[in-house]
Formats: sequence, C-alpha cells, structure tokens
Amino acid sequence: MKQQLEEIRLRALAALDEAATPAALEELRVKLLGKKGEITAVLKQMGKLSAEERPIMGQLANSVRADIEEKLEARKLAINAAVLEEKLAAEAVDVTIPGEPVELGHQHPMNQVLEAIKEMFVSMGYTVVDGPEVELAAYNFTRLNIQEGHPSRDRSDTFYFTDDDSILLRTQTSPMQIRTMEKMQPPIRIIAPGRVYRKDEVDATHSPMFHQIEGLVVDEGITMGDLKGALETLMRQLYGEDAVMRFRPHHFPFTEPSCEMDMQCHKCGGTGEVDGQVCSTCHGEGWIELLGAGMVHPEVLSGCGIDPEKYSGFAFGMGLERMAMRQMRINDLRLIFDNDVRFLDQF
Ligand code: 2NM
Repeated sequence: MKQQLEEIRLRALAALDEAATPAALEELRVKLLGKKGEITAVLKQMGKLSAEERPIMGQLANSVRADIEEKLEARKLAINAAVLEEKLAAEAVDVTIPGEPVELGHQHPMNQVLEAIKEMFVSMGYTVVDGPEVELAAYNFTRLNIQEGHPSRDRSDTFYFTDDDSILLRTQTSPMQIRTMEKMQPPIRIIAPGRVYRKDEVDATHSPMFHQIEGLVVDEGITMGDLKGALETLMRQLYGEDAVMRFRPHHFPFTEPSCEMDMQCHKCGGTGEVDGQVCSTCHGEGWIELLGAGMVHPEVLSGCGIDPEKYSGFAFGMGLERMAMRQMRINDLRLIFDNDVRFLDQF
C-alpha cells in the first residue's frame, strides 16, 4: 500500500504538471481524489492492515492527498493566468498604429470672398444686414425710384409670384437698404449681401440666381468724396495698394449722380494688348468693370422718412460671383454652382 500511495503521488504530480486546461485539471481531480478515485480505492483496502499500520497508512494517504490538492491549486492559478494572458494578447489593440486620415473640407470659394469683403467693411464700421428674398415690388422697385413701366420691371426679366406683379424674387439687395432707412435714422452704415434673382439664360457669365453685396452710408455731409474713399480703400485691400481705379458717369434710377467704378486691367496694364494680341482679361478695354454706385436720390431718402435737406448718402452694389471669378481666376460662372469637389478642392 505504501508503494501504491507513493506511486500515485509521483504519477499524479507529473500528470498535473502536464495538464494544460481547466478541463484537464478537473478530470485529474476526479480521477485522483473523487469518490471513485485512486486514493479512495487505496483507503478501501485499509481494513486488511494491522492496527499499528493503519494510522501510518492513513497519515501517508492524507499527505499524498494534501500534495495533490496543493499542486491542483497551483496549476489552476497558473493555467488561469495563461488563459488570461492569451486572451489579452489576442484582443490587444495597437494604439501606435496611425489612424485613417480624415479629409477636411473648407469654405466654398464664394464664401471665402464674401467673408473677406464683409470683414473689410465691418472693420470700417459697417453692419451686415440680411432680409427676405421674396420681396414686395414696392421695396424692390417703387421706393427705389424705379417707376411702373421701367424695363427692369418687365415680366421677362423678373420672377413674379402674383398676377398683379406685387410680389417677386428680389432682383437686387437694395430693398434691404430701404428696409433699414425706414427703421433707423442716420448715421447709417450697412452692407447687404445675399441672393438675387433675374430671368437670365445660363451661360459662362449669367445665372438666374447670383449674389450681390450692396452698401449704404447716410449721414450729415456725406459726399461723392466719401464714396470714392470707401470704395478705393476696399479695392486696394482686395487687389493691392498699386491697383488703379477710375470712376465713369452712369445712370441708376435710385442714385443721382451715379457712376461705375473700373479697375485698370492687371494683365495688360491698361493697354488692352498682350504681345500684340487683344488682352484676354479685359477684351482690349484696358479696364475691368467692378461695381455701380452713386449718391442716394433725394426722393429715395425722403420716401424712407429721412430729410434730404439734412442728410445725404452714398450707395453701391457689386456682383459677388464676378468678384470671386476675378480674384480666383475662374473663367466659367457655372463652375461656381456645380459644386464639383474636383473644382472646389483647388481653393
Ligand atoms: C447699385 C448701384 C448704385 C443702391 C442704391 C440703394 C439705395 F437704396 F440706397 F437707394 N441701394 N443700392 C445702388 C446704387 C446699387 O448696384 C449696382
């Protein structure tokens, strides 16, 4: 029996060292220590022993059982640690792998130009105003001194909503100037950027929807000199200190006197020719038309409750697409509205 027990101890400890899974350990525990296990089987033979041998064998059996239990516990801890280790290795995330790059978008070129121009006016003390695109003909035309029968009111040029031509899509942002003068007394210094609509066929330079920035300054003693100063300051900031400007007489119903402002062509330097060819930028003119402007008509001021004897003002308007096309060298207006990312990515 003594030999049997010693043999079990040796074999059990070796087998436990080999066991690699919790299931293998459990199998060994049952086989060695269970009710029908090897140690129980040996103890069942104790009856054959003498009274002196029995406690000695009992002690030996207990020490074998204790060794096996100790080993079982130690192996259980080791195997669980190994299983955990393996699981952690399998599930490990390598935080040092570089991430997928996220492609950042940017402002539309039109908004870049709009923001730049807004910023310049705001720095000169102007306020930005915003208002309805669906307007009353009264604000879009009549109160701007554009009388019934004026060609710009024609149904072939303007989008009307009603048969009596009283509601329309604004053709300019000047109704915002009227709305502002109606609400506040001078000093007034505002710009009104936004969408405007005219019945134009789409081509490289025309679209039925485009953007304008109009401006208005009304105060005591405002003159054409203030107009020239403000617009020259703007254009020098946009096109450089050496930009050359000129003002030409023009006619608008809502301003008197009225003018247009041109910039000398940067490509041909005003000669209209490049290498003996007609300049492609100004088409041989030597000048590029930038905007329209003028001194607000006294009828427009008094129509808004502003006394033209006390106050005077200047106003101007420019097309934002044309500004963007010049600045970013875009040769076809349609590209601005297509929103093809391959185009937009260039800005
Ligand atoms: C332009 C050209 C010249 C203009 C005039 C006014 C108002 F309301 F004050 F009379 N707003 N905008 C104006 C003047 C607009 O656009 C080419």
